[in-house]
Amino acid sequence: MRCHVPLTALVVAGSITGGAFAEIVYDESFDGDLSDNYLAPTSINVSEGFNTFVFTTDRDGDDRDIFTFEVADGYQLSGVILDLFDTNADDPSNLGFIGFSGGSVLGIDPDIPNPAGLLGYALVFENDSGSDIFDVMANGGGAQGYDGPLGAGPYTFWAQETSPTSDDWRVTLVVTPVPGPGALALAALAGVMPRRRR
Ligand SMILES: [Ca+2]
Ligand SMILES: [Ca+2]
Ligand SMILES: [Ca+2]
Repeated sequence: MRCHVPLTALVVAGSITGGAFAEIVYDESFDGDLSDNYLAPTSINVSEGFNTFVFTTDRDGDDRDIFTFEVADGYQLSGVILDLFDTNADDPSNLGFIGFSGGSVLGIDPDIPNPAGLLGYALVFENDSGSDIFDVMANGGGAQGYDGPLGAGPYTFWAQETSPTSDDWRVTLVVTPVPGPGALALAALAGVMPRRRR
């Protein structure tokens, strides 16, 4: 039986996300394997809203997936949603690795992993599917870390499996406009204005 999604439902979904539709910007099943080379990541365009990457990592093939993108001036990277991590194994406690650095190449050699070269990273379970791991990644032990959204510039992501499993990933990068000075001033004002007593 065919399943029809009413157009109105799609429109409503779009309006909930502020008019920015989720877009699949890369799908390995159509676009080919993402780069294994940390010095030559696959370069992908992202834009305001939800930018979804669909890919598979495979220990048997030693498939690591590395891609780079540029956050444009006036925008920031404000979320990394793990839509799906499916390890295709009987053991749901199997972990996958995902991390990223600043720059248009990965900040470390995956063969000599040192978290100090990464802004952040996370080890994820299947149960993490559906959650935003941006803040979790910021607290990856030994990584540079960050506090809040990351500004304009290039970033490079790296996902990998270290067990003999083949994993399906669906990761959405959230790119939002940097709040204008007016909004920031209002927020500051709201924070410092003394309460009026009667
Ligand atoms: Ca792959
Ligand atoms: Ca690859
Ligand atoms: Ca693993």
